[in-house]
Amino acid sequence: MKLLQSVCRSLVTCFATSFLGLAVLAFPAALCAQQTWHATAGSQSKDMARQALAFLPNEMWIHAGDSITWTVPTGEPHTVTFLVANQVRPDFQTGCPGFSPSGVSFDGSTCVSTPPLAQGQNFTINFPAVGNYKVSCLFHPDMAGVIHVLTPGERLPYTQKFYDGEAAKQASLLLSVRGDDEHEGKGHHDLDLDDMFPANSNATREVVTGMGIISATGGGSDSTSVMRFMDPVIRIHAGQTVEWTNFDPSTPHTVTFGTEPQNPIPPSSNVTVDEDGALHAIINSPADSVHSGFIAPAPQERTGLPQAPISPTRFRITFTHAGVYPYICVLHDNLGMVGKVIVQP
Ligand SMILES: [Cu+2]
Repeated sequence: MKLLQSVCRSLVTCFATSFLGLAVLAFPAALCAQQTWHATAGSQSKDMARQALAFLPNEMWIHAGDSITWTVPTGEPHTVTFLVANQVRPDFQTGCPGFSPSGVSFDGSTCVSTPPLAQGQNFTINFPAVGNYKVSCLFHPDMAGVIHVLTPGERLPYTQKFYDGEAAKQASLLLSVRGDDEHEGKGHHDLDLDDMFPANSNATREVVTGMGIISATGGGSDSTSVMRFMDPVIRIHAGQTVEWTNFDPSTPHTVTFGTEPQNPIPPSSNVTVDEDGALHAIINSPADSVHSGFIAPAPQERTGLPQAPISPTRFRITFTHAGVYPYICVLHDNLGMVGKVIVQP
């Protein structure tokens, strides 16, 4: 195969540079129809806090018959999914429904999806038919791209080397996005508690819970999520309330004390809803279990569809007793998204 690929590459050079092209015109096109391209799904910072939720690159031009192998290099999982026209977007557990084996072909007529891919896994899809195909990730709604499949013999605009460079550039751009300087878990959590929030204060302490951005190229949407509680250690007095607010436009998080629930989506039964729509629970002891469920932004609006309802982006807990209360985001604790509330008398 390597030999064929290099023949294909040199064919292009030949056409461009010499009359020898006439001689190789007779070379059967099918021989050149088997190139395998490489791309990645996702990229991350060293501490895994920043996740680029993007196909890198998110736009490629290939020939019918070529394949693409996607590799996932991140602690955050992804799928590589090709839905068919007008298909309702399924969740990552449902898939097409179902998932395909690596090496599957996608020609636009039948949905193809990888199962959730963990760090280090890869997956190859073959593209036998000319067309422009949207690629998406069933975990991340603002992660999309396009594969342009051209007729064999058409000149391709870019090489693998170009795509490698483009992917690296795009990843570094996405991962350099600033959330907030003081944030990301090494910030101002040692504010003078009693100056700002004296024991008799009713003020609610806010913990920014993730932040992110959505961006785009000509191929589709990319997003970056900072998977952190921005003030991971917070000190309050008994009787005070902490409020966690999701600042990410795309990614849900949870605030979970005690036992992890089977289903992470709904809140635990001891969570109530305040009049302003925020979720609220009371914790009396470090042995209590409380789970926020997904605190998530409402999806982006699309003309012609019913507007999305307001979704809970705030979760409050009132702590009645002194103690140390560790907690996690059940979706992203593997990336280091954990925190602690220290309640003083
Ligand atoms: Cu999270």
